[in-house]
Amino acid sequence: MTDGFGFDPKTTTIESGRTVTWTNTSDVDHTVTAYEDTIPEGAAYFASGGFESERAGRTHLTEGLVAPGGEYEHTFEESGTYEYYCIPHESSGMVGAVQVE
Ligand SMILES: [Cu+2]
Repeated sequence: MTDGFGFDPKTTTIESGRTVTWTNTSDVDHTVTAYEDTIPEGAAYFASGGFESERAGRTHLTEGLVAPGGEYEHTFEESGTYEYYCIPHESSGMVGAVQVE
């Protein structure tokens, strides 16, 4: 690892219909960006900034950044595993997953 960034917990399990809130407790900006091709069939795409596709999130990176102290939340309806990452720090291993039961 080149830095100490990461999602904590890296993986979490929730019941469908629950909302997950990510809080940026670091001192730099991050994103919460779903891997579009790994989310469950029929599930809504999610990304900080409210983007409807991963491509849009990457294209408009600055609009999707969550500042230090900021929050992003998403409600998960469909069961399955949702993998996501932070665009600026993906290469440093800043990835996570939400398992919805
Ligand atoms: Cu990050």
